[in-house]
Amino acid sequence: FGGYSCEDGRDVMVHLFEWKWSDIASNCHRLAQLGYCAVQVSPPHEHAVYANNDPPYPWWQRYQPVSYIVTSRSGDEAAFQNMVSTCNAAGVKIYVDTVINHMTAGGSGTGSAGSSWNGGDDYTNIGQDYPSVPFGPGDFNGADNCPSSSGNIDDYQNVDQVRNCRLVGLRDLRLGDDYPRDMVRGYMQKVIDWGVAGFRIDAAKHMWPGDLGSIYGGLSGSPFIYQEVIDQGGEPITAGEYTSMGRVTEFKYGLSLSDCVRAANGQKLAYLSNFGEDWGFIGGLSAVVFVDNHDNQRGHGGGGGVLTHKEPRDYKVANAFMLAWPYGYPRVMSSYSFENADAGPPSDGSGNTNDVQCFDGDWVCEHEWRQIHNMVGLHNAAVGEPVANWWDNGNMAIAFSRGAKAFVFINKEEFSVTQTFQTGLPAGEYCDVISCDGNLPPCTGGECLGSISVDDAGTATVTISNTDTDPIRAYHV
Ligand code: AAO
Repeated sequence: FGGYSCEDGRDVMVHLFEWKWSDIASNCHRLAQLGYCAVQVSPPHEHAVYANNDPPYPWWQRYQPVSYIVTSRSGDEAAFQNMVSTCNAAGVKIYVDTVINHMTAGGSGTGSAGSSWNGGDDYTNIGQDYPSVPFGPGDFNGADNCPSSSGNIDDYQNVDQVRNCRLVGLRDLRLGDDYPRDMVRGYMQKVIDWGVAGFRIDAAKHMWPGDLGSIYGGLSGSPFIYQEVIDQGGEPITAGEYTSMGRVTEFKYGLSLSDCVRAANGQKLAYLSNFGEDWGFIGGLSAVVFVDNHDNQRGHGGGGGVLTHKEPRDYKVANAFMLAWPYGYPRVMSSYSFENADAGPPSDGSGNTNDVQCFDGDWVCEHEWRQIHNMVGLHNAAVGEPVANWWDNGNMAIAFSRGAKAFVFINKEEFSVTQTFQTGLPAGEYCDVISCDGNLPPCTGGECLGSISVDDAGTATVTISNTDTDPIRAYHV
């Protein structure tokens, strides 16, 4: 399956959670300028619509497919195709969040494209009807292969339950059979043919690796595939079962990194010197990494414990480290603000999503924070360069270079730290990209802390005070 082969040395993806296709299309040129390689978009297929939920129109209705018609809360097929072609022209790839493990929950209704759906009976496996695919009862796993009495996944220690029973009641497709596979493969091939470059495979843990391999194997166009498998240890299903077929989301990464930044659970920044495989993570070339995702930032999907935009100072530190450190393919989260964990994106009373206005209203746009997008620039400048010149104070202050391309210093101590470092950088003047607009003089920007001078020996003296807005300095060629 395809690698992610970014254009122009860009090497980071951004998840524009719940953005409309029209907004993504009009932002693609900007995303390219900021150095983003690709966008993970919310699921584009037809989904259930829960107008009477409290709150109405929850974000998670999009994880309940009704059909593979590409009309969703983010827009219709024409808007989707326009986004893909506009972004491709800007050199920005589109990755589709792909929900193929299941269809809706129980109940019945009308989907976002107007199709009827029926989830059937809650305890027997009869009555499922998704006429716009079409799927009927025989296309779902049931009592013959799901060993739980409820029909749901009640025990994550039981592999047959996890893969053949219903995830939180969602009607579980029988992907061991050819027909359902053909339907989901047809959906994936349709969007590949429109120019989509990759897929996030939702709930991959809940599908048999062999079934996924068969689905992927029938696709043409070498899409990039990364699979959502929540593996924090302690369960029989591991991320490693999926790495031969594509990348896998490494959920241990964001939690461990958040602990180090917060000095929580016995962790500290100094321990990050070997962050990666030595921590029990999958191989870096198999991993997609992120600080938080759309689930765990709001307590879904094994949430809690990860840093989010709600703690901006520490969140910027975690993202800076992730983007400076050469492990995995990084994904930057772009959120909307919320109090209720189920609340959908900013919208009108009928569930029509508002246009995105970064920094104006409820769109958080972490990917537009200078401290984050300038670190995307550093990441891209340092691709392929090894970590060198590691320094730490044994606790919460660390520094390292990436070959001769970049240098980063973080001080999360309760006191100021001044140190003369070997930066690895060629002699010259460099602006701090955390506080300044750009990396080379003249150093400008409202919060800009100015330049450092790296001498002929590659050394420079840098201070970070514990009272600085951001306890990070970052420099790159
Ligand atoms: C909604 C309602 C439900 C309702 C359902 C059906 O919220 O109350 O029952 O409809 O009516 C999203 C939402 C769901 C929503 C669903 C459908 O998050 O709340 O349900 O849409 O609308 C598991 C899966 C993982 C999944 C995650 C949410 O393995 O694949 O649950 N994530 C994806 C998407 C997600 C989406 C779906 C899948 C469904 O990213 O947005 O759901 O398409 C353990 C397991 C994990 C498991 C978690 C949560 O985690 O290991 O595999 O994730 O439990 O059940 C520690 C452990 C960690 C553990 C965690 C929690 O952290 O280290 O391993 O504790 O116990």
